[in-house]
Amino acid sequence: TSVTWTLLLFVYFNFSEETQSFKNVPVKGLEPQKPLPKKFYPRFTRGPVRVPEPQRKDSSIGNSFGNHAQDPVKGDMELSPEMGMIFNEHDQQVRDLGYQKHAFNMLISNRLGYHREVPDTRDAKCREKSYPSDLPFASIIICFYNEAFSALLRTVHSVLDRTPAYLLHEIILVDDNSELVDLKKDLEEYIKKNLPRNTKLVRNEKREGLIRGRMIGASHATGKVLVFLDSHCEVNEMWLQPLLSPIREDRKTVVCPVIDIISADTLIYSSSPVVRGGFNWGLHFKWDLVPLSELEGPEGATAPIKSPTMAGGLFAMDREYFNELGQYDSGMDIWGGENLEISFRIWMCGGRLLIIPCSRVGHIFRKRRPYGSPGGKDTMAHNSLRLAHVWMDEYKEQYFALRPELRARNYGNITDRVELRKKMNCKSFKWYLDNIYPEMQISGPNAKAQQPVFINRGQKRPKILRRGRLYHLQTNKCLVAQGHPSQKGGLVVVRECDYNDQNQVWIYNEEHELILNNLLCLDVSETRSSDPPRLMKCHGSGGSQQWTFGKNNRLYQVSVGQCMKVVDPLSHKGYMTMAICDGSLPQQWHLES
Ligand code: LR7
Ligand code: MN
Repeated sequence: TSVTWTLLLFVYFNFSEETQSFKNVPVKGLEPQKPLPKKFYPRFTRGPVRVPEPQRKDSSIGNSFGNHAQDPVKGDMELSPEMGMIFNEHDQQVRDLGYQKHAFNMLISNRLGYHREVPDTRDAKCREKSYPSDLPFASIIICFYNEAFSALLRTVHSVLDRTPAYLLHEIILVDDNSELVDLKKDLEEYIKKNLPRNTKLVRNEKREGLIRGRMIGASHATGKVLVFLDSHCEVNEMWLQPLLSPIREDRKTVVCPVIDIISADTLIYSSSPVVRGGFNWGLHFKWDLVPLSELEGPEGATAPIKSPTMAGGLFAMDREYFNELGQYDSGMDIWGGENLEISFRIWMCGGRLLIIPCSRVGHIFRKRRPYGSPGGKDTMAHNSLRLAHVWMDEYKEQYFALRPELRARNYGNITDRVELRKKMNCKSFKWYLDNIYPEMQISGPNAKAQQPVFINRGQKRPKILRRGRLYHLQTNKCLVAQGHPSQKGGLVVVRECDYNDQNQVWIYNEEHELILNNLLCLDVSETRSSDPPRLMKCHGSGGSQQWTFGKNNRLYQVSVGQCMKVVDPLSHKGYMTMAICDGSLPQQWHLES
């Protein structure tokens, strides 16, 4: 799992950097959002809801998901990869719109409903820990923009379901001027009908972005501790107490949970290894392995870990300390950079930042950000510039060496932030690098002698489950590449089987990938699910390259929710397409083992 995880994050960050760079180009899905028709969200009008309506009403789901549908309240930790199965046009629309508007599988999210159990991913020793009974009360702040209703509600309910009521001072939802009409009307109604009175909804008159959005949320909060969450999270067992405890000990300690992975394609919740936050000179957040020196000690794997930076979305902090420390930089827009800014500020101005291994919260990791910013502005660059000019002293040159075009760019007025830094008597960025992030490599003007730190995660290959020809039962032909099997983007077709041809041999591994002749992976387009399957470089992050063999010899594609079939079994062309799984002959496959 750690390899998958590494790859996931790798893909995630590569994609998120990519999204930033094509900010100014109009890209489908990044355009201003139009409201989604109501029918795409689970209904909740009949009293308190444990389960979204569609799951109960659609008998076809009940048939093929057995226990899932009969007892969806309980959820299913071993969520089936076939949970996204498409049965009709409506399912297809929910799935496609979900990917377009939210960049994750909304069909599965809706089917899961607002409550589910998640696997307890904590180290076993965490279960033996006890916490003081006089912990400070928490205000949970969730800022959202055009979030999928079911994902937002699952975030809220996971908090309600897994937090002792006496610690939960309030939940503050900040609607950052979402354009999805449902979200506005239905949320208000849902809160009134189904949520406890200490759930508050704050509406931004105009889009502020997540940074000012969180500040607005915090200004309404009255609890002792602020806890920030993204709007597509699920908190795990006993998540809050381990966060509150170190803040009770020392109000200048800021804490983050370990962020578990919720797959954007399957919604499966899986454990993350304990890593800590770093960054690169492009001012992008990254994960680093924890140095051994940090892991030694009597508490072992459960001890808090000092972290140079935080990912940004999930953390807890004393409310008064948040204010003293200057909240956030209100000149930062929409998305990006605030996570490094607050991290540097915490360390340089006398606080500390810890990751708490016994607190776990899942987050849906998506491959792209589904929304743009007003005017298509590259807010990550704007925000990073502000942070570089306020906090990084001479080391901002490291950033400009990589982004020379930003040197002359206007970043607004930073006088207040510079003054704040002076007033609080904060240490230099050099101090931060020397003491908090000594692993950081420095070249060029600010270079110093440094021991390189090698991080070797050990690239483990997924275990092979089967290896052989992939037969189409009806035609008795084999699945092969239409052109050369090493050609990226090439289509697959069925042809006469040839037992001496390595180019007909598929590997099926534990990651559910299908790899032809050990070269490329069978893949589908995530956004255009009507495109035929093709061969692509294996990306190792599941979804579009994840296939399962199921009932009726079907070959099921996880992110598309459909089965592979031969378009016209009588034609010699042997073309493939994805279609609703119906168990018919053109959809039947057998993989040799
Ligand atoms: O204009 C906006 N207004 C908002 O309210 C844009 C976004 N938002 C909300 C949005 O609905 C979501 O709840 O802000 C939250 C974060 O936005 P995402 O989920 O699109 O961001 P992300 O998860 O891709 O980005 C990570 O980095 C961001 C930098 O600005 C924020 O700090 C996010 O909180 C942060 N997420 C995490 O740290 C979760 C773990 C990811 C990792 C690693
Ligand atoms: Mn997020």
